[in-house]
Amino acid sequence: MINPNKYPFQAKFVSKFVVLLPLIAMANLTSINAAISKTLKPSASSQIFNAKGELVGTATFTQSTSGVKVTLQVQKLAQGEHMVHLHENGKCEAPDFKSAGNHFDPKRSLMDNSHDHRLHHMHNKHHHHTHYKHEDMKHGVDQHQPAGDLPNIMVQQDGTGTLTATLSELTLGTGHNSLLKKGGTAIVIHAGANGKSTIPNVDYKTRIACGVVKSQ
Ligand SMILES: [Cu+2]
Repeated sequence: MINPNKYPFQAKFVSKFVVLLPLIAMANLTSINAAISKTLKPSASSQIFNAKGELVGTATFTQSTSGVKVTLQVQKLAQGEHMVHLHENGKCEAPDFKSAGNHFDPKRSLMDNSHDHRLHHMHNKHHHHTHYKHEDMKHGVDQHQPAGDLPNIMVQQDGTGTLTATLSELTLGTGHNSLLKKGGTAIVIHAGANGKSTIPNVDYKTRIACGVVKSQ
């Protein structure tokens, strides 16, 4: 140790510096890490629950230059093909998960708000692909797929399944097309796909599981 009587100035200086240095370094690292996760590679995740409140899936979302990469893993689901979509509200209220709202479709909501309030109203009441097609014909567009629609997931006999896809029109950043927009979004799994249900006596469009997308 330095003798403070022999080197009074240096000892004071050194001890102050030694105490402050790690604090400064830690503060810098923390802010650098936050900056990296927020600006360079934002990510989000979702825990997906069924109507009974059981965890049936996990989704992770990462920002890439081509959009938002989604990785979905599910378990305890009925074997077969299931529709999966991002829905427009970050709210999952069992058992019907209607609280999640329509398909997340930022372009469509902009169109509806500017052109036709009556159509927007109809969208709030219905949740089918045929409706979107029908409305699109009125808008003079042949087909329109909501930006938050994922490919169907194939669930195996053991109840598990995985899916990876990129949502090219969406982001995890700011703005109306962000999965982390005000009010949030939710990932919803349906009972079936292509008019076929995986559960007897349950309509294929029925929402069987839901997870709120949360920033990481
Ligand atoms: Cu859906």
